[in-house]
Amino acid sequence: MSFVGRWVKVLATGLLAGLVAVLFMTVVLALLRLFVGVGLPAELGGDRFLPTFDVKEFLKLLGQNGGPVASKRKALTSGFGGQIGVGVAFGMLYSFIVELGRRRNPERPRPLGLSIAGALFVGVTLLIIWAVTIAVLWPTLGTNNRGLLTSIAVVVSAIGFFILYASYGIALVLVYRFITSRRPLREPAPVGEPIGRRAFVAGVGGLVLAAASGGLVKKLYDDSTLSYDGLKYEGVDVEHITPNDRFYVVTKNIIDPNPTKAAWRLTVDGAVEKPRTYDFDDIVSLPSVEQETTLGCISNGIGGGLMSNAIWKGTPLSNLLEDVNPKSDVVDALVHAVDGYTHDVRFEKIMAETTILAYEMNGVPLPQRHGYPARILVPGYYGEGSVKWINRIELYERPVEDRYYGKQGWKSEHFKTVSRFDSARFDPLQPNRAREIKVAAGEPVTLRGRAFSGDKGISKVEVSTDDGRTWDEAKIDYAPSRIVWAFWSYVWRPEDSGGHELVVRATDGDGKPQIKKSKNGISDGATGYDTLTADVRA
Ligand SMILES: Nc1nc2c(c(=O)[nH]1)N[C@H]1C(S)=C(S)[C@@H](COP(=O)(O)O)O[C@H]1N2
Ligand SMILES: [Mo]
Repeated sequence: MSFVGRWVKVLATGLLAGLVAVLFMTVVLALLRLFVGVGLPAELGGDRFLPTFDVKEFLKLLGQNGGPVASKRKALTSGFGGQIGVGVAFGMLYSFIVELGRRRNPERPRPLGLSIAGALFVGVTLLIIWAVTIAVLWPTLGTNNRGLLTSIAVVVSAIGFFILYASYGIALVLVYRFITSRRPLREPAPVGEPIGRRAFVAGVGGLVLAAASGGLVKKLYDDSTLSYDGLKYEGVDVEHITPNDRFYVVTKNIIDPNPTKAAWRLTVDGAVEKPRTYDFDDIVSLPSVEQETTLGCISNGIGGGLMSNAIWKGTPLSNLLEDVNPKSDVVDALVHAVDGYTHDVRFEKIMAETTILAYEMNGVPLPQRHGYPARILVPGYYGEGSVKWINRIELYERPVEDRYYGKQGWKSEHFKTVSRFDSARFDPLQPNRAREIKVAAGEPVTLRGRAFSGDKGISKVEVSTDDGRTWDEAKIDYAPSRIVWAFWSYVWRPEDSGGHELVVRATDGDGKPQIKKSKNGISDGATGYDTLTADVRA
């Protein structure tokens, strides 16, 4: 066989062994993610680096990648794809090193029939990669999707990555040896030429592993947030209480955590006299309340649908905080979650009567995507403060700034009053997102919509049918409390045919009007009036 032909055969063997090994590693990775809750490198890498971006750069990055959902898909796909590419290339490098050694000294007996240089290369390189992984991802290693305590999760993640890389290295070395030697493993025989039939067997093994890893990776995609992140609540049939499966969703995660009730704990510590860790039974044994509460996202645009309302069951957070004896100078709290998310809540707000730790939503246990087994609700804050999958409340005697989104520069302000038209969406003949309605002159038409102020209630909603020149008061049909949205309606009898610009604005329960200045400022909450065009026919 020619010189070139022989090297092609060697590198092809390395490619095959590398592929089989990396498919095996992918199976291990998926199992660690699904059953042990260890974060995927793509997930932890995102959590490690995305918060360090300035909010403008972050949004630009998401935009360049087709928005948040497409970016998450890309991260997942390039994570798995990149891993396979590197695994295959590394296998070829391994075969090159083994073959060089064999050429220099073909007859040297080798323990277990393995190339010392090759095994050293694999072992040392993977150890270095492991150490770099741990060092780089260190701040995120406490994340565990099954809800393990942070201190345990760090160790589990470190061991998980060790097992992951070891599974690749051991598989690579053994598969390569299997293809290149007929001798039993215990014989210190030299590595030989690749054997065709054995390569075929390894290939079949590779196919089986490809099917297994493909199935598991598909399960991860199916479990991922790609199908529901950014879900809005709007349509022809908006109700006072949002059904759980239509409640808007915003999550930073590629795959949301799924903590088990058994493993889940909530620790209250920091500037307290008696830190305490609660399990789920402790929480449900505390006095409970049922509270209707509306949430709205800070990134909701003018007239947007990232807003929903539910009846939550839980316990006021003050019940837990009174237990731990907070120090007298406590002013702030950093709330942590299983997914590594953090958000700060003023201590005063934590102690407010309506700030609750919720574990039921509309009569059923909290759905996974809404924070199972428990989340907080912080009326008056944007949704980002209502931390899902909560696992720790850390009290501070100074203001804390190091929240997940805060590092990007997202503001943590009071919810800014919003109002919107749902009319177009109440008409089954109009497409959901239509910004124009067709009406007949002289015939009354009922315009409808929602308004929300966080925790101040809605005292007044006004509608203009002439682009803001004159305003008329709408009827408030539903406004059960200050922390729930209001539904309004307004009967309009258009006189003149042609285009009319309809505008809506609200006033909160303290008499403070909605901000007029139109600004789709995503990082500090949009302001400005929602509009709707009416095409009036004679
Ligand atoms: N742990 C955790 N909590 C979180 C988030 C998150 O990504 N992780 N997203 C926040 C944001 S930005 C919003 S708007 C609300 C959305 O809650 P929902 O998905 O239940 O509607 O959850 C908040 N709580
Ligand atoms: Mo949000």
